[in-house]
Amino acid sequence: MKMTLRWYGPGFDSVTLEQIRQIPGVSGVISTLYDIPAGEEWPEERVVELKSIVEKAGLKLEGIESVNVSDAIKIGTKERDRHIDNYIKSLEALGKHGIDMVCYNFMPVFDWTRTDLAKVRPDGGTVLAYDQKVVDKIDPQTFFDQTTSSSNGFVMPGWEPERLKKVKELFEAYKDVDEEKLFNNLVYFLEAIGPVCEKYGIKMGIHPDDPAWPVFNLPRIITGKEKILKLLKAVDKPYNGITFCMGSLGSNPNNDLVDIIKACKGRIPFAHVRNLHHFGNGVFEEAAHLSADGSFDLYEAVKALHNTGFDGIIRPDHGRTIWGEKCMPGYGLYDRALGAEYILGLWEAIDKAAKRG
Ligand code: DNO
Repeated sequence: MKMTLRWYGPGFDSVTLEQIRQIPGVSGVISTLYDIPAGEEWPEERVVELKSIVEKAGLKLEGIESVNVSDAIKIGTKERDRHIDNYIKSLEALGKHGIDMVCYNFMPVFDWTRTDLAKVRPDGGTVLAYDQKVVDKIDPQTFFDQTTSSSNGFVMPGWEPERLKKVKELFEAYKDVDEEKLFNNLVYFLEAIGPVCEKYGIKMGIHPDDPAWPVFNLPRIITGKEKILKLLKAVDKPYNGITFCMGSLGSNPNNDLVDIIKACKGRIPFAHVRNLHHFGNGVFEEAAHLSADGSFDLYEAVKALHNTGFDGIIRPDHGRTIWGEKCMPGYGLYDRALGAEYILGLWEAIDKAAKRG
């Protein structure tokens, strides 16, 4: 298991590599070329540059989150093959330099969705929160404007202003895309990138839909165990894996996290470990990583990862914003560092107990 932190790259993150390096047990980062729009090719020299910035700070670039998939690929327009060619070239550039884990998602229009980016908790910290009733009452454009204007001036992942300026057109473009079509387009994409993944040993980890149900009537295809297994079977190759994101899958209380980990044994190259607190009826808010602070049992989840032989990359996920930090919602230094230490502590205890029998 390799413990990492997500880092958005120079100019996009309030957290520095020097700070990350001082978190005990964190040996690398997961990063991206944040400024390159989905559909475009990643130039090899940019990959080399990113890798060297990370390595100069004494860390390893363990993987990418995300090489985003364009709407053309998700919808299946005539642009898709050109975008897939670019995606293959991007993977080629990564593979050549030993970067072999790539997280991506196949959510239409919006990536992760929250209705409050700074919900104040009793401890005075703030967290991301979701209330389905709010989404039911709002139109997508207003929702986008509200979300981006409350992000402390940071561009958030999946909420690229250029692309989402055209929310109405995007919804129009997706109008004939149902679950089946979206799924088939995903399989088409995965089959096309298969050779380059196999050449370089790249593991693709699809990120589950967050929250794990349809929002704004858009189709969602990675919401729980059955659908994940359907995808793993449709392209039954080691390169086709999932990002086990606890917060996303766990947003639906009917998803049994431990059972999903066991069912996906060997196909999880990347794990996002975090906690959230359910209030029922599509209402939840994120929490500190500690089991006692939310609805998930982190010990059981980490134990399931350990006991299924997980040897991929882990990162703590969205944290609270605490101690006066100014940061991208969910991606401050302090609470994610606390989360990393907690997960490492659980892992050490589970590992030692297993070895001692
Ligand atoms: C939100 C993240 C997502 C995730 C993408 C992966 O904080 O979990 O933006 O990175 O969906 O492509």
